[in-house]
Amino acid sequence: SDYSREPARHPCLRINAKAPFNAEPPRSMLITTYVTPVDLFYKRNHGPIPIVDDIERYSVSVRGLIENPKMLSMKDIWDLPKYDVTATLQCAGNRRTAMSKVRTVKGVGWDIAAIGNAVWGGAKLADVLELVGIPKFTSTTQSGGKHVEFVSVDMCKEENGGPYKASIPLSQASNPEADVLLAYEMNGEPLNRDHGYPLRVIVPGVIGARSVKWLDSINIIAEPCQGFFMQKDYKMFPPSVNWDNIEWSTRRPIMDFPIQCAICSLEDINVIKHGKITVSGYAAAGGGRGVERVDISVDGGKTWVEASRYQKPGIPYVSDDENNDKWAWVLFEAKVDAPHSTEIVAKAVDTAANVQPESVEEIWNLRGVLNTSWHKVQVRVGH
Ligand code: MTE
Ligand code: MO
Repeated sequence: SDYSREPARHPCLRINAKAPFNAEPPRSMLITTYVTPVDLFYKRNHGPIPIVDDIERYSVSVRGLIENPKMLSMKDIWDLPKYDVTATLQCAGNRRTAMSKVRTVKGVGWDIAAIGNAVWGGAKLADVLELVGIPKFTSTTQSGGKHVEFVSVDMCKEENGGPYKASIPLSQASNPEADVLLAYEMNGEPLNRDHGYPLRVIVPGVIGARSVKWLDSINIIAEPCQGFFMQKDYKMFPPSVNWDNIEWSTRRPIMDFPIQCAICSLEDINVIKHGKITVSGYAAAGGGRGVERVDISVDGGKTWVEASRYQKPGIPYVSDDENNDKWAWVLFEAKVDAPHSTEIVAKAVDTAANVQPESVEEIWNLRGVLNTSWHKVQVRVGH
């Protein structure tokens, strides 16, 4: 593989793996803005960053179980109505390092910043599918297509040197309300190479692994994509499954991410002064659900106070407000008293009343995915 033509990156990023390049911003920088700057947005790759330099000749082919396969140029995509969707992308491996401290897991280690919130600009996939004769709200095409597969141009060793790929159900892809995008902009700028130039998929509310970068083709297929990252990775197993007894086919590919939150204003171990400290961070509910509550404890989880929440600075967030960015994270803040050295804990609740699990042990899995356990930081009170 050729890693000699990687793009330049922000010096503040913490590099978790160099080749393929995997990096996240420091905790404290993650929540300084509601919309994450492109430079600081986590980068998660499975191969070298491809170079697409001839935008005139670039095209996406749409084919498979449809009547009218087509090649779409960038112009065809630019000509469709443009939508700006504020959506949080989170890697299923976010917070993996903490899970690996219980027992070893396989995969790149991440602290709590394999997540970011961006304004993605692009065409709705539902509109693109209409160009090839698939009406809105279709779950099966006449020739039996039920899933939409996205294939990239990057080369991954997990795919034996083939491209990264993933799929989502056609019912979601053709539903304009699901806001699935073929995005060519991130925060108002053309996508950069790290994030999928010239075109990537954004599947809001779903683990980052399904938002395929550097899109090359779209296939309408009968069964979910059989690629490595759908079938041999990014699946959830119980703590009893190990590398000797694993049966991949018994589990479904992870799609929606579950309610998550983390404290970004404190590191392990911070020495703080007596008195009030500010506990702030992010909370993200998958599947388009809202964040109902964020609870903070300064005594390891015995007693709790509620944090204030916001998306737009200065405007309190109310979970059922129709003006919320429904696919985006919510930032939280609580001023608490930490009179002695202690463990500060955060847990969130979504609008379906799902609560984060208390301990990482109970959700441990060999791939180290979906660590959504209560986020805890140790603080020591000093002078
Ligand atoms: N798309 C391609 N083509 N190749 C990849 O390695 N990684 C996926 C997804 N799309 C990946 C990809 C994973 S696991 C995640 S979490 C997100 O992209 C990360 O997107 P980002 O690097 O823009 O943050
Ligand atoms: Mo990921």
